[in-house]
Amino acid sequence: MATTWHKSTCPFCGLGCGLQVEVDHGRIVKVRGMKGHPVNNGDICNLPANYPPIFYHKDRLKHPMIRKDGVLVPVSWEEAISNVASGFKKIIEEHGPGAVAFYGGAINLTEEYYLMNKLMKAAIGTNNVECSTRICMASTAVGFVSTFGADAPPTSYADIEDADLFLIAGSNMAVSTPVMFRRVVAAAKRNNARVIVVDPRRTKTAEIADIHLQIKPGTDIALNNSIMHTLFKEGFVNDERVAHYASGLNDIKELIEEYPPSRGAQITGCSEIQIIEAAREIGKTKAMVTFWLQGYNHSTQAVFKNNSLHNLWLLTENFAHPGTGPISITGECNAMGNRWVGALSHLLPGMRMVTNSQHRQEIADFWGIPADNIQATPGHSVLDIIKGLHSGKVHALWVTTTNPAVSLPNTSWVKEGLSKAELLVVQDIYPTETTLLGNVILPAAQWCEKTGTFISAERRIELVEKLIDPPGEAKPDYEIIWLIARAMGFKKEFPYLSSEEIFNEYKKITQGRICDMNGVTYDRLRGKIGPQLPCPDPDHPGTPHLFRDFDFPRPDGRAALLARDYTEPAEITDKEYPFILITGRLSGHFNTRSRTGRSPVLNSHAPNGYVEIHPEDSARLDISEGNLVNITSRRGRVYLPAHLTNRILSGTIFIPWHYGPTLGIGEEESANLVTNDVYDIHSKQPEYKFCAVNVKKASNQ
Ligand SMILES: Nc1nc2c(c(=O)[nH]1)N[C@H]1C(S)=C(S)[C@@H](COP(=O)(O)OP(=O)(O)OC[C@H]3O[C@@H](n4cnc5c(=O)[nH]c(N)nc54)[C@H](O)[C@@H]3O)O[C@H]1N2
Ligand SMILES: Nc1nc2c(c(=O)[nH]1)N[C@H]1C(S)=C(S)[C@@H](COP(=O)(O)OP(=O)(O)OC[C@H]3O[C@@H](n4cnc5c(=O)[nH]c(N)nc54)[C@H](O)[C@@H]3O)O[C@H]1N2
Ligand code: SF4
Ligand SMILES: [Mo]
Repeated sequence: MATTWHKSTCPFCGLGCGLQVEVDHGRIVKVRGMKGHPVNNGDICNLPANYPPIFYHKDRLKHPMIRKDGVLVPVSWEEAISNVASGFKKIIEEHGPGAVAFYGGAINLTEEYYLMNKLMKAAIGTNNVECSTRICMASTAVGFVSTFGADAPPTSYADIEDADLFLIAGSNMAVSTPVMFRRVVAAAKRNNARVIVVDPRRTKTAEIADIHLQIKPGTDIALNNSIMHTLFKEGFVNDERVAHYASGLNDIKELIEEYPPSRGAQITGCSEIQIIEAAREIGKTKAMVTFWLQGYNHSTQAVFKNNSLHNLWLLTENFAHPGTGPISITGECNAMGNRWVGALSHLLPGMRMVTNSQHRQEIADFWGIPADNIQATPGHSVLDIIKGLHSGKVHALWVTTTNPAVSLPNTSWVKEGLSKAELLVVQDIYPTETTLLGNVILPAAQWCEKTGTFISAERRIELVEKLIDPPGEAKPDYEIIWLIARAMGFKKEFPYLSSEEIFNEYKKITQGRICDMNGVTYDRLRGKIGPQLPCPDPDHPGTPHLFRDFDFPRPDGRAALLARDYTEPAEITDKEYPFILITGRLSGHFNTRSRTGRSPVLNSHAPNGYVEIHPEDSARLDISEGNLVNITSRRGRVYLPAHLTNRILSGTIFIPWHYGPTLGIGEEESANLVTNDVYDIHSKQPEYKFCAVNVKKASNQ
């Protein structure tokens, strides 16, 4: 039998590259970029290109397991499901619905989070539903809502080809979204466009910059305010035209008086001239695209950073014509779909909020339940779930598709919290640092082993189809969810036999909203390129841009210029902890490595962690290349070999955060052992990119 090729969509970052997957005798043998796909036109990065071994590694979880006398033993699905269902029911009876919580990943299908919401927020009656998008995109989402009224990225990647200036702030897109980076590099060359990069490290992305603003970590708002100061003082802002579509001009004018470039320079460490030059580029441009990600979002100032970046394109009229607007780089493949289906504890399906009584009524009517069944207050955010496990407020946690024992900040505290759970259910495809702590382990089917939808950062909906059978007894997450729901007594509410039935139910409540997908069916998506939402009816071609008529969904129809003051990060350096720690990503690994650590090619790029130290600092501390170094914070210790580089600023160190101990790595290589479990109060997103640490050469060298 000849091999067959099938269309799919990438299961790593949120760019949404179209892929072709080759199947040979029921096995996946090759993955390549899809030619003609509007996102990547045949291009692909190293992550999906090296996926095949990730399906077949010997470690795959194949059978449900229950911990008995401290040891995980294989059990039947019937036993596992009934154990979970009765465990949840008992805890709910004893402590109320608020004592259970769900935390999943943004790799989950939209359909899976729809079911989870229905089970937790309607059937059980708790809003404790969280998603890794909380620690990834929550600040982007709140930034969009506050600046222009909806969590909806308004721009298309196609704008890249028309831009004459790229402002890349707080993203190392050369590593994190390489296909997008290559589009930017090609467009910059063709259009003779300028590139400004804002990053405290001289990254691979910063190498292409005409202006690299190597700011001190955490100082973006001061920089943006000083850029705005120059834009006003040098006459780049047309008050009348801007006021037509944006409110808040006077507040901004007042704010920027406090931020002459001299003050911006003093706070950021960049020169005044460089700040003014960057402002002039932004003022002069006719077509600027802005990009940002975790250098912004992983901060206690995250939402305000987002607002201050949006101020720049609003003030310079870089919106609603080709080559302009904010392009929201997105972490995981279905972060957008999951935000829209309500995967966070303050949301309801179809871009609705739990605090809005009309929204609660609409969803309750749709589900045929009294509106009072849906709690009117947000559930716990993920860090508050961990706090709840510590304090005894939360007794049971169901984790799928995420590995919090490595990815949440302050690992020891997180693991201690997880260990306190009376019932910890973990659903993954591989053993992880989190499954090690679980009472019940459920083996999941992964990408290409189940069918459902992803929505990308340009709102493009795509079908990812089942092409092969999952190994052993592994099941799709949606099936596991409906089996547990039925076993809890919700048979009538969870009658589904396929993910398509779930999709067809969910899409009805997107009607008339920005996420409207009533024109989409699995048939329309199968083997084809999906449309950008909204797509309200079958003949609709999809919507490349939003708010093109400056029709922002805010009370006065205008976007909001928001005056945001610079404040310091939560934990600043002192004598005891004199260094700033930044954490971030490498090209060979994805997040906690559960998948990429099992691809020999990818793992060989960076099999171990390390710490980057500036040569001036290492000289002072008598540290040479390769020396083992102790990095301590108020929360813990990491022990890593030193890599000396002048790509970072003196006084800062950088650790790639991917490493946890399950794949044969030492216990003390996880950056999150030292990071700070504090979050932005507006988005509840942790400050992974800034904490105070001490650095010392390990004593035995
Ligand atoms: N290869 C690979 N690709 C990935 C991932 C992966 O793990 N590996 N993960 C995916 C996911 S989930 C995400 S969210 C994205 C993340 O993608 P990115 O946000 O691009 O990646 P990071 O390396 O986390 O952080 C980006 C940059 O922020 C800088 N930074 C730190 N502090 C500050 C600051 O205060 N201000 C500014 N302006 N910059 C700062 C860091 O130096 C770093 O270079 O990548 C996605 N793509
Ligand atoms: N210090 C520091 N910490 C960080 C960050 C940082 O920059 N610095 N970045 C943060 C960010 S942006 C993010 S997004 C998070 C990511 O943190 P996590 O969500 O914990 O990271 P992943 O490794 O992507 O976890 C996904 C898990 O799902 C499993 N999996 C894959 N497919 C399936 C499936 O279909 N079903 C099931 N059930 N399981 C599946 C994988 O094996 C893996 O264990 O980490 C955050 N943590
Ligand atoms: S850039 Fe992102 S979506 Fe594209 S192939 Fe790489 S990981 Fe996948
Ligand atoms: Mo992320």
